[in-house]
Amino acid sequence: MASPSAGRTASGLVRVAIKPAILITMPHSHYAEKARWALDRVAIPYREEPHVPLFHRLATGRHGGGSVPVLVHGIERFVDSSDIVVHADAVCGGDLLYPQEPGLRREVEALEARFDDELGPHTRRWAYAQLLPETRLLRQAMSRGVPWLESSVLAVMMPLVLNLVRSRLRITPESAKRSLERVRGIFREVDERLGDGRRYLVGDRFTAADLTFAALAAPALFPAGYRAAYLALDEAPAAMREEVLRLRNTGAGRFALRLFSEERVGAS
Ligand SMILES: N[C@@H](CCC(=O)N[C@@H](CS)C(=O)NCC(=O)O)C(=O)O
Repeated sequence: MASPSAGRTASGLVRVAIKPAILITMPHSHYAEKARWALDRVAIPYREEPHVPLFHRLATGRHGGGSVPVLVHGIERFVDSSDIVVHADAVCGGDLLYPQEPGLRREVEALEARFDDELGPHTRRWAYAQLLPETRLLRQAMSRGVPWLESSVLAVMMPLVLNLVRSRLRITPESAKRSLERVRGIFREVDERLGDGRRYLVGDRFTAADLTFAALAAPALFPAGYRAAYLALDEAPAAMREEVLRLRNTGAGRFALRLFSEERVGAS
């Protein structure tokens, strides 16, 4: 739970203020969107602290983390999106994002891990490969809501940041093509799973598996309701737009868009 801090009012009554949690993000990160969605879903009050690339490490490092998102909640710290989702579920008594029934829970966790390890990195690599030439749009997305100093520094460091993204994510035309194939492969698996007419990936209600699929597919789908900082689809290069429309027009694509429109509830 959030750590309460107490103070006395003029009439002597004790007022207890619950400090909101802090979610450290980069505004354009789809893993941050996964965490944000979980917190919104279970209505945990939080304040987002967005940073530009590289500066994010100063913020996450203070809490023993590296990548974003990191959640600081009272005296607890969570340095991985899955741990944040588990925590969000537990704070609200459990059974909201992970079913209590052990078999169903294992299924949800296995799908979540698969999307974390496979879908998230490949939508990211493919999307960056399309967007690296769009420096202005990428800089806008990376700067949304960040401290003024960081956005000014980013303006100068953008070429360095983009080079780092290219080399760290090993982005080449060939690797981008392979990543798109991997995304299509996961979409086919999800299509098959939904083939029996089910409305959710596991059981008969929304779980962390659905949330993770939709959040990590979002860079390739541009869903309405995506709360990470991103460009509009009509600003994307034509080849990217065409592929997004193809992916949207699959069972898995339609499923993710439905999850954004029906299940992405809570604070914005
Ligand atoms: N396993 C991590 C992965 C998060 C991740 O890959 N975050 C990216 C942004 S989408 C990041 O912070 N990259 C920069 C870094 O690792 O310093 C999680 O689920 O939280």
